[in-house]
Amino acid sequence: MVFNKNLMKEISLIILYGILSHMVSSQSLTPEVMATSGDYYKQSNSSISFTLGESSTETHSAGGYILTQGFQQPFGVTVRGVDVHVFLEGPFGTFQMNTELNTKNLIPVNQPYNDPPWNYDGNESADPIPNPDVVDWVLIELRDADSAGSAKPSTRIARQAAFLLKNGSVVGVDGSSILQFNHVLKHKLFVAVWHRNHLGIISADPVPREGGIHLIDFSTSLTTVYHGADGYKEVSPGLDVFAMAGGDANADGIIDNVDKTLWNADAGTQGYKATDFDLDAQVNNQAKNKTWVYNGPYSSQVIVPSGCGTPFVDDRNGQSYNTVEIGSQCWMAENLNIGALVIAGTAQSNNGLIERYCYNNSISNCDIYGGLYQWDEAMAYSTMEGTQGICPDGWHLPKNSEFIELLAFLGSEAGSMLKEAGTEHWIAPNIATNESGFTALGAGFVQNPGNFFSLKARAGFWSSSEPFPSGVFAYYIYLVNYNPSVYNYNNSKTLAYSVRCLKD
Ligand SMILES: [Ca+2]
Ligand SMILES: [Ca+2]
Ligand SMILES: [Ca+2]
Repeated sequence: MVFNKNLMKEISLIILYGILSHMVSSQSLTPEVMATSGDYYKQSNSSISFTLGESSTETHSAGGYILTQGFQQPFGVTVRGVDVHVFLEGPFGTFQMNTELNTKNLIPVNQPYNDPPWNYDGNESADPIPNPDVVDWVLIELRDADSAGSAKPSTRIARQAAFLLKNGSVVGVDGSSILQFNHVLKHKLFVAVWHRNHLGIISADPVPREGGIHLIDFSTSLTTVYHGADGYKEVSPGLDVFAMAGGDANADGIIDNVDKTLWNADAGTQGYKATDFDLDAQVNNQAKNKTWVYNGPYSSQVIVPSGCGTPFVDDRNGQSYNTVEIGSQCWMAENLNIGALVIAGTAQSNNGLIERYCYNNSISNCDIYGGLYQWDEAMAYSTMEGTQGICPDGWHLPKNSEFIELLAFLGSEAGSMLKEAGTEHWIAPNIATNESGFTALGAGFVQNPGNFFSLKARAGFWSSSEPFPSGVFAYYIYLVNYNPSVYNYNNSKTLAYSVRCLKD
């Protein structure tokens, strides 16, 4: 028989519209994803999805119902063309930017964002530079999130190195076309712009799409940029022109004396340099005074990788600790293990020396489970909530409120999510998934004089908080092997528990 696809489609549509027209409920429909062609789906007068094999997608609505046909993408907008308009403070004159680096043939043919903090390994290149209007390379980043505040680095869906033209247009390596991507959004599109020595920015609002193009012009107001007043600036007062703030020679998101020191080292030299803030190939006072001097209060408001998740080495004793980001906190993922071994039964004391107990007085247990510390020792004999205690520089003994924040983030199964799974460091039954990565071990505790309890059955972690009025108790959390709960109480400061440090 002759199979006429278009006829089949028309017939099917008529059938489906018939179904639609007879539906009486007002349930809304969500288009379904279909992997193969030629079927439709109906359940309780509520949902239809239909594909015949044609590559185009159309959506029809009738009454409160939606019919979507064609090979369907997961429900979401596809980002294709992205048209970005932005100025850099340094090279900006009155209406446009200078192209001195280009004129002097100093712009590298390969994109310059391979190095930290960008670590972008794209192979964009252009030889020669394709347009005399090119000012410099920029790096465009797309993030898929519900808000700029939640657009963390983990929401990144794409990056592309591109050329910035003197009129503010960001174009591809051909020197003229807008940037092309191909990504389906799960949430909304936020666009970040990076430059070698200007503060990175990200759109404050989802970037709108018009005519199939996502379009963002950062140059028109402070409010186009997330926390614009803190990291973005007006460069042409009265003309309402705004630009990325210059002067960040080391690209750490902050304009401070470190950048000035770098500028000092390069002063008087020429070339394609991070210390040439106005991009005219000269490292001179003019550039410094125009940008760096005025940008002290500014810092990039783009959320950047925290560095959490990579091991941290405590240079006091060379001990390495895994770290883990949980919510907005960065925790050590191993128990603190530092100090001279004291035999349980002898109190740890304020003697200028960090002291630890090891379960059963065995160093090998400290190697696995970390040290056990009485509260005053853990606090380094401070009583200040949130103090560094015996944690390394840059870390502190968590406040009880910071434990509560952790537990609130994880929810009702927090104990399970905090514990290492399996029965190597817990006795069965161990109700644990370690979904958080915190990797709590059943380190047990010490009760003087010299008694050890609950190895592989309990983990306790001191906070730096005391109940009111202060006295002989301090807050801690503890976990047990046999359930997914976390207990948050106070207990005698003379007990010795584990210490988990939290990044400042
Ligand atoms: Ca800096
Ligand atoms: Ca300069
Ligand atoms: Ca001590």
